[in-house]
Amino acid sequence: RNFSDHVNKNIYITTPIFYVNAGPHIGHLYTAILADAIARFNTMLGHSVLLCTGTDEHGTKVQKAANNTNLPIFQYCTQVSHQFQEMCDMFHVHYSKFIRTTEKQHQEAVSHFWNCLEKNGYIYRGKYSGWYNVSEEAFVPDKDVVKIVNSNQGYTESGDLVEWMDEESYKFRLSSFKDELKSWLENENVIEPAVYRNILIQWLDDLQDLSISRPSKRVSWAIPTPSDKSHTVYVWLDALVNYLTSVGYPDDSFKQFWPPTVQVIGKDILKFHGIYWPAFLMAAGLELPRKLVCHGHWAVKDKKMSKSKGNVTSPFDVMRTYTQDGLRYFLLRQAVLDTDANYNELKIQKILNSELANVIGNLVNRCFGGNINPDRIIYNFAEYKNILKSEIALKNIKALEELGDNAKMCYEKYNFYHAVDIVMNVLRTSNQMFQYYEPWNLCKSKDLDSVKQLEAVVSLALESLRLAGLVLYPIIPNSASKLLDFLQIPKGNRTWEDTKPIHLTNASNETKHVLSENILFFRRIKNY
Ligand code: ME8
Repeated sequence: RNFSDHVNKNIYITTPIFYVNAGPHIGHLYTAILADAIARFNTMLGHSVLLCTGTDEHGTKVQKAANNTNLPIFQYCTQVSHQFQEMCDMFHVHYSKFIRTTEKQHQEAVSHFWNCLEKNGYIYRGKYSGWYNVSEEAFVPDKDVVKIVNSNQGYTESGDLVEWMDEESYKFRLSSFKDELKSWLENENVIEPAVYRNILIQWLDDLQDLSISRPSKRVSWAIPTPSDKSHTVYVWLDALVNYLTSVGYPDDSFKQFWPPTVQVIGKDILKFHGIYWPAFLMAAGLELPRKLVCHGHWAVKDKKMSKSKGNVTSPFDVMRTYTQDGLRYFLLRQAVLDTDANYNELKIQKILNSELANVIGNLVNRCFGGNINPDRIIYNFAEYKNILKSEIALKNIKALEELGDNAKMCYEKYNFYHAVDIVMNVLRTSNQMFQYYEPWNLCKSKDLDSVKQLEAVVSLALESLRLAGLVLYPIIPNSASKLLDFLQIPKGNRTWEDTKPIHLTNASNETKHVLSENILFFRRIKNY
């Protein structure tokens, strides 16, 4: 075990900032809770963690969405931004800052950043002619336009409308970073999982300079370029700088949390974060993020969930049936970073019933069942460690001894499903152990050995639940906290170090009783 030799660090974790062209859906929630789980895990390790999220409010896409309502544009942005903030609040995404790109401080940060790029010689005036995809706010190479309707409009393979642009703009010398980007991507283990790194390296083959401004006449809902008010800043340059603004840039204090430790993104924005973003940072002379964690998409019947496809599910709707932690649990236990996953409610029901209710809920209820533990005592396993000798009990104990280290390795590789699997396996073993000793018979006997054995069985099951609560905390913080409160685990004893089973520590063993009446954790969800 190497718990004691870790160094406390400042950890900075980010989510993408979300466009306010429409409200949040399951995909946005997923990326936010993934970042939150990483943040909570790091907090448990004893690090100082900053988690930042927010909304991306400039550009043509947002401008168009606002025009479809009767609201003034800023008011429209505020309304949708609040929905994203509410999603984070409701689902316990514990952010330190929720940034909006329309904030004054951010506009100053973008101007300052632009000036740095200019001063360092990476911006020149040029011309952009080519296709532009408004729904992605991205330039599209000719080869990706599969259908041309007329000289101004066409479609990409995925059905997005593209518009022909032919205009003056400021350009960024992206192509001059090709070699540096290549060595960054190849030499450092920055892109997780590695499949996404190979995609990025391929994109480098055709690296052109990047247009980073728009004529303000055409795109007015944007930050003006500092030296020429007839242009506005390209929304992606504006958006990426949010990661700097959120930690105080351009004030020097931002260095305390720079560079980002982990930046969570969806694969749809891989190019912006894996190529444009590091190149911008290199040009500004700033350190690059330590890690980009990229995930696949939530889909419905194999089609990416997105507003433009009209197949979105609102987290607020799902929450009513499955609870916030129910949905967090499902999303984090079901998704694997390098593939897409299909979203379907029947699957949620099945997983919540078969795991949270039948495994955790069942074990909690067993430990405090009427005759088995009428005084609702929380027995301390350290006192009973030598009593249970059966194969299944020894298996349970061994699994507990390995749980903390094994789950830690999973979290460090962002394999949430695997961490959950390990916990569920331990608890299944614990349920089997419980059954093996037939405590409903033991409790009928008055002889001392049976009484001790019964207490030992309950104590081992309770110890398994304590560790499960700690390990699952990053994934289901609210329910895990309730479970740990119920087991009367002091708030200060909920770090990763506490995932060491109690019989291996010198923890004191005063007798505790359950205070709360409510043991209805993880109830079954009725089929409907
Ligand atoms: O791209 N499955 O914002 P956005 C999984 N503003 N994740 C999904 C998803 C899906 N179906 N749909 C969206 C933008 N996401 C820019 C980002 S960052 C400087 C600027 C998640 O509102 C995923 O993380 O389109 C994706 O990358 C992000 O939301 C895009 O959100």
